[in-house]
Amino acid sequence: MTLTLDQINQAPLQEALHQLEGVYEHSPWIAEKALGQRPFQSLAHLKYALAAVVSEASQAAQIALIQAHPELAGKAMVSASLTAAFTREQNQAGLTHCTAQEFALLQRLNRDYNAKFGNQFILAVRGPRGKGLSRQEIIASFSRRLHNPADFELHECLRQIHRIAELRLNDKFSNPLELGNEVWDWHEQLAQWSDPGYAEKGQLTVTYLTDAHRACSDYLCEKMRQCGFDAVSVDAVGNVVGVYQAALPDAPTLLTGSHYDTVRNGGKYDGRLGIFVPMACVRELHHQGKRLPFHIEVVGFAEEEGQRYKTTFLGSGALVGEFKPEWLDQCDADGISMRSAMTQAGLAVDAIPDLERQASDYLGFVEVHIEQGPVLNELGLPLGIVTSINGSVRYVGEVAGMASHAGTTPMHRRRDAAAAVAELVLYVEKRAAKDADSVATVGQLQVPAGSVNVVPGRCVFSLDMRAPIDAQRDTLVADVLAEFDAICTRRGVHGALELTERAAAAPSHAAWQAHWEHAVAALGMPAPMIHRLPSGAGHDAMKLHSIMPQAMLFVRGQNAGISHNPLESMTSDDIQLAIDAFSQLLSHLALQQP
Ligand code: HGY
Ligand code: MN
Ligand code: MN
Repeated sequence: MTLTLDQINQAPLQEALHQLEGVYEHSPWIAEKALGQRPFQSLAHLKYALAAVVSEASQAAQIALIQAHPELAGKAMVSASLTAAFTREQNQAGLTHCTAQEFALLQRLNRDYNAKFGNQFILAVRGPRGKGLSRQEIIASFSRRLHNPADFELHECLRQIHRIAELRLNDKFSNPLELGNEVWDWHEQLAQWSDPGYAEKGQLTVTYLTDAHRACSDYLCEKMRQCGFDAVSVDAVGNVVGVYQAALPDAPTLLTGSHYDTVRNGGKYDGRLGIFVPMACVRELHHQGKRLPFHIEVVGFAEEEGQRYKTTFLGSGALVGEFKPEWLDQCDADGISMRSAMTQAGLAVDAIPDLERQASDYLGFVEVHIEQGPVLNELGLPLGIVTSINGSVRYVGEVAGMASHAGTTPMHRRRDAAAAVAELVLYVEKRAAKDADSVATVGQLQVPAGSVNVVPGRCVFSLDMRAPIDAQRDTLVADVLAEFDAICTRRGVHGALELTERAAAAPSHAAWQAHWEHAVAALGMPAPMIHRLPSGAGHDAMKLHSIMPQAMLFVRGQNAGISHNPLESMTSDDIQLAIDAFSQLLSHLALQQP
């Protein structure tokens, strides 16, 4: 029988406790403490209150909670003494049908994990979509997490327990999640295309205008048409643009979207979530035959990550008139110019200047994005409102020294290009750490045509430096560039840097940030769940920021919020909440129109 929030809010304590029995395995103290915070405004609020009880508990209580859980495919399963919920869950994940090898491996993993951490491994085997992980995924997760530090694993076990509890609560409340599940599946479908050299390894890499990129563009066009957009097109730089018209033709437009290109071996949600969430909302409007007092323009930006060509934010940059014709002559690693890649893809290069949007036509820009960090995950929050996007500067660099014999060149006679860059890397790390919230990264570092027995004569590298405010970023950059100069002079090598990106910090527009806060609150999330946070990652919103008001909504990532990594993960619960928040935003904006 489906449980309701009213029942939980109004039932006598013991009855409410009974209704929540089994949500947290053999640990009624959690529900008992959380029920002290009734009434709950939403299921998300109840989940948050339960998780907060655990995070405020002593470590001894947290460890006892972990130890209240059975091992995966462990003794309890073999002796059929699992609780009904765990029997269902381990069964659904196929753990009751392990092969002898899988079973033996799980036993060894259980043994090793217990030996290292002193408690059993906890994993929500129903997974982020609730349909159940495969045995291979479970074993891979088990093997990977065995190498985590102890404090990280303690918290990851607790996060997995909250996910188990969330799924059990969804069952008790018959939480629909239709849209969240469907949009979660859209990400899986879009991830079927990946560039050669990565696809074969099961890695997701979609760089600008490759065949995989074009297939993604076709998929997004078709999906937008199915969602009921009135006009769907691919523009001159490859952005996929869908428009859902307003009730009146001369209405203003709400602009939204994000990018569908990825970093190399990236995650499925970075960018793509921000295209799919508004698409799902438009489909709901279409199904209801509803039109709003503004057009909705959803853009799948074709290029944001700057992987194939040096330029970043190319898709959104074109919309704000920042596309530079000289970019067309940039060449990729295979010597293919951007111009020929665009021509090959059938894009109308000459029409690029026409892409510039007139700000006066627009209400503003909103972007939904996976957080790509640990904050929401650690706070047990599904959504967060972005206050500002860090400003960033990027360079590609090269050091030219002297290639020479590794055996005969005395150490004091070398002009080692790689050693010079290595010295810079350590300086960059130390210097950025000096500021509380600056970050700096050398993400690429190669010795082209290097040999094991040759002192590196040449070394190429990248530099990425960011800070919440531009002045702080610029001081960091000035210090790094000065040190680079000093290192090259001292080592007698020649250093060169080419600026490839400068993106100003983008504070959210106060009124639009408030729109998101209103939307999240309208989901039944009380003040402690309205969390504001800065974005360390860059986003297309930084570009639109230069011509119109913008604000972003962050959505929690799983696996401690890791991103730019195949472990990037989201639950269909959180995708559903993002869709619900976006729908609330649309309704709120509609009411605000004259
Ligand atoms: O690098 C970034 O912050 C973004 O993912 N392009
Ligand atoms: Mn990214
Ligand atoms: Mn992104």
